[in-house]
Amino acid sequence: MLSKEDILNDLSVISGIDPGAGVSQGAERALEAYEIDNLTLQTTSTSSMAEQLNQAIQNHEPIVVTGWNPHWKFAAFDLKYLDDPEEVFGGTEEIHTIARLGLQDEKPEGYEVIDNFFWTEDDMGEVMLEVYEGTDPEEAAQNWVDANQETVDGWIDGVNTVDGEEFSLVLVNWDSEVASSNVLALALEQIGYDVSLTTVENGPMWASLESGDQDASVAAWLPITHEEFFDEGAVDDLGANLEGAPRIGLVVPEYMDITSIEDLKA
Ligand code: PBE
Repeated sequence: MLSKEDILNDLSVISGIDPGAGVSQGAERALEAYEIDNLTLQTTSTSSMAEQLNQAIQNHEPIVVTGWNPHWKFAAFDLKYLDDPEEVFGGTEEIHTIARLGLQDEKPEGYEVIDNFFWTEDDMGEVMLEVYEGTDPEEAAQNWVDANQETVDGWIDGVNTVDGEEFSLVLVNWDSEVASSNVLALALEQIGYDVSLTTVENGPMWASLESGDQDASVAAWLPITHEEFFDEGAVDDLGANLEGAPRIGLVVPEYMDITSIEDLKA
């Protein structure tokens, strides 16, 4: 185990992901709320955070990452969330499907499918882990669909087919959302849509739905994570596509002998 003293001696950053992520904003709020002046948030990207985590664990060094569930890292490594007594990161979240206003009238078939889209943490985990192990996201999504066609049928059965109409999904490059967006794209293709996936930053994702540039997204984390991006009335909230499991916070390897965000304060 690494003692609190060793940890505080070695550690100077929280290894973050993209600056626009809700969990990045949560980490900034945590540094302030817990008066932690000895660490700064280093924002990079999801893949870089994962690489740093992997390296630190191989070297048995201290590391704090901005983490979330569902995520493959919990299957790959022994990790724990630090307690958050100030509740800076909120509690259990839901992942919502969000559409541009007017989509329901203009593309009712696609709207019905995205509204039906709902799966579990285990489902998402299967796709995510395969991508982590090196499979291309489209292929991992196809493998999941092939093995779970009855779940997909639950989203598309009874929905009229279309003839090559375009449908645009927008996402941020987070592993969880890469998995869900690729799977939903295949379901929409099964009823005849020509689906585009566009990857942007979090703020622009919400803006592209508000402006109507994009049709929908399955990457909205509510109520806390994306609270400041979510303008009720400016987008159509279709409710949860995954619930019960989503959570964000500060995550560390089990071998670090600390339990709370408070322990990061020197
Ligand atoms: N995440 C994954 C996102 C939402 C999905 C937790 C990194 C965020 O923090 O905004």
